[in-house]
Formats: sequence, C-alpha cells, structure tokens
Amino acid sequence: MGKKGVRIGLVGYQFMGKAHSHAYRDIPFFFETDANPILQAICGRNEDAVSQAADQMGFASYETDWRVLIERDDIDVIDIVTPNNTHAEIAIAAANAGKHVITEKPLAMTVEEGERMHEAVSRNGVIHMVCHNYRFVPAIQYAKKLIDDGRIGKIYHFRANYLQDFIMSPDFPLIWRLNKDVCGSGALGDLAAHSLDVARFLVGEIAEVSATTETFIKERPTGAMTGGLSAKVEGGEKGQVTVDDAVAIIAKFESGSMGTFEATRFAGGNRNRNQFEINGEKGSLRWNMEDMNKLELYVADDEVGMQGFRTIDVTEESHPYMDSYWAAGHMIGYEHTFIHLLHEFLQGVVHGKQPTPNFSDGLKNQVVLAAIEESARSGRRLSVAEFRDTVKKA
Ligand code: SOE
Repeated sequence: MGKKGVRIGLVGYQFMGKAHSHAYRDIPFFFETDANPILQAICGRNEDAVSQAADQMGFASYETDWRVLIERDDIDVIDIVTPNNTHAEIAIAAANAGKHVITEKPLAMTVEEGERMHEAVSRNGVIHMVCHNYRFVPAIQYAKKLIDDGRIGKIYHFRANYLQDFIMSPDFPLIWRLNKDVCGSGALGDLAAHSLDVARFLVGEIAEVSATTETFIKERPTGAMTGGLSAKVEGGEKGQVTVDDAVAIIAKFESGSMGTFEATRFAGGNRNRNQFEINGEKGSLRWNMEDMNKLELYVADDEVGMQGFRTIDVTEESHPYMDSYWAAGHMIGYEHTFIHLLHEFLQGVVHGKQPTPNFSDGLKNQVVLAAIEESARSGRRLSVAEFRDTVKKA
C-alpha cells in the first residue's frame, strides 16, 4: 500500500501549534507510516500572525475563521490547539462536517461538553483523539509493558506530582490559563489532567476522589501570553484569578490501588517536573519528565545486598518507538511525544482504527476532573460513578 495523504487543518498556532506542526513534519521522516501528513491550512484570528505562522511552520494556506476551515473539502483532519473554551464548539462542528478530530487536553470545559463532543464523533464515525502526550514517552510505554507483563505484580500505590513554577511571581499576568471562563480549571485541568491520564493508562480507572485546591495569588495584572509559558503585562489593571494554583488529590482506583496526586504551579525550581512512582508487590517504578529517557525499576527479588532502584536508559532499539531514531544512548525529547501521538492518530485515520487516548478517554478524565473540583468545593469524598450519575441527571 502506498502512503495515503492526510490533509491537516490546524486551528491555533502558538505553543501547541508549533509542537503539532513540527510533529506532522517529522512523522514521515522517522516512521514507516502509511500516512503522509499534508500541512494544508492553519487558522487563527490575527491575519498577520497566522500568515507568518503558515510560512514558518510550512502550511500551504491559512484561514482566519475556523468555520471556513471546516467547510473546506480539501481538509481531512481538524486539529484543535486553541484554549479549552473553544474545543467543544470546533470539535463538534468538525465531526458534523465529517472531519477526523484531535484536540489538545483537557477534552472540554465540563462533563456536559465532553458528553456532546463524544456523541458527535461517535455519531459521525470519525477518528478522534485527545492530546495526552506523556503517554507516548517511550519510558512510560515501557513501564506499561512491564506492568502488563506482571513484573511489579499487583499495584499498591500510584503517586504522582506535576510541579511547575512559571506563575509564582505576583507580577506574572492574568493569562488565559488563569481565567476559569477560558480554561475551566488551573493546575487541575492543565497539569493533574496529564497525571490522571497516565494513571488511567498504567493502573486503570479511578473510582473515588477526595481533593483540596488553593489559589495563592488571587489578583494579578492583566496581560497576555507571549510564548510557550512566558507572558507580558498589558494595561496596568488588575483582575481576579479564578482558577486553582494548586491541587492535592487522594484517590482509589477500581483495582483497589491507592493514588495520590499533586499538581501545582508554585513549586519553585521545578520547571516541568512531571513525575510518578508506582509501588507493586514485586517491585516499583519511577519516572520524571525532566529526565524523560530514564525509567527507574526496583525488583523485590533481586539478590539481597544488590537490591535498589536500577536506572534503565529507555533508548534501546527494543524499546517502544526507539527503533525509529538513533543508536542507543542518543536521547530524544519533549517534541517526540507529539510525534508518537500524532503518528498513532494518522495511522488510525488511514486504517479507520480508533486510537487511544480518544474522546472516550478524555470524557472519563473530564468526569474525574469534575469530581475532584466538586470534592474540593464540598469537602466531601466522592465516588466517581455516583458523581457521574448526578451530573447526567442534572
Ligand atoms: C503549561 O502548564 C503546560 O504547557 C501545559 O499546558 C502542558 O499540557 C504541559 O505538558 C506543560 O505545561
């Protein structure tokens, strides 16, 4: 079979726009793929900025209205990298127009939005995916294999914290990530959502949650993002921070494993320390994004006297995705997580096979996020299934 062209329409062109465009370009370079991604059009409201992005990122054309992009019959995929309050409307319209859809995380602003998105992609029979990129770190894929092969046995604990510090200064402005109407929640939906996805991938569904949240800096000068996680103050006015700066969660998995999660943007010195440790009856696993090619493994039946965590360099040809890159010991990075994820998405599009994590996973994650918010608000421990039923009835 020759390669099938898949024409991409990307909505948004900033931090994640760059990550996705770069990944599409690299996929055929590194992977033996059946899909040839064609950067057909990029979309953004500011014409100067979007036309410049089209040039820089290699798109053949641009649009300034996503509705026009969706109507075009030379587009197969709508990829949504705009802020969270736009995901539902764009994704539903794209699915109704018969386009395959991928959206940045979290899937939606609310469970109700997530339900409608899931319904739209299912009814229209299109391929869908949510961009939980950390699942696609080779070390995490390898951890999954070790767990599935029973190498650490029954899992007792999943312990994750996702630590950043980019908003610690009170002078850091009120960007969209701090405005509930635009992003839905703070460290919870932005960071804990990733840890929860990895937890679901490695350990299974979450059954119960109990949580607390805090907003340390309640007012900030108004301003806008200027790059990845940088921003500038504009205007000199102050506005209210309406999301959590930090969240702590105690959880129970359906399997009986215990989960503890912490996500914060106030962990000074931690730029993007997304990490977890898993303790099982036969061993433990540890991983940390700031050293993403390493996986630490403890095996309980190692010889006494030689026991302890060993560090596996997950760069061997035998490791997930790594046979497509360099010789062992030659490291890959953050951008490769998007290459792997979008490669799986495009293979799904070409073969009509639903990849994961998809909107069904995104919706499950959304229910857990909403239950966590409700637990933090009410001070109650919640069953995720019962919470979902109350949302459905409402
Ligand atoms: C900002 O906190 C951010 O870019 C998140 O939005 C991403 O999902 C995370 O991977 C890195 O940090």
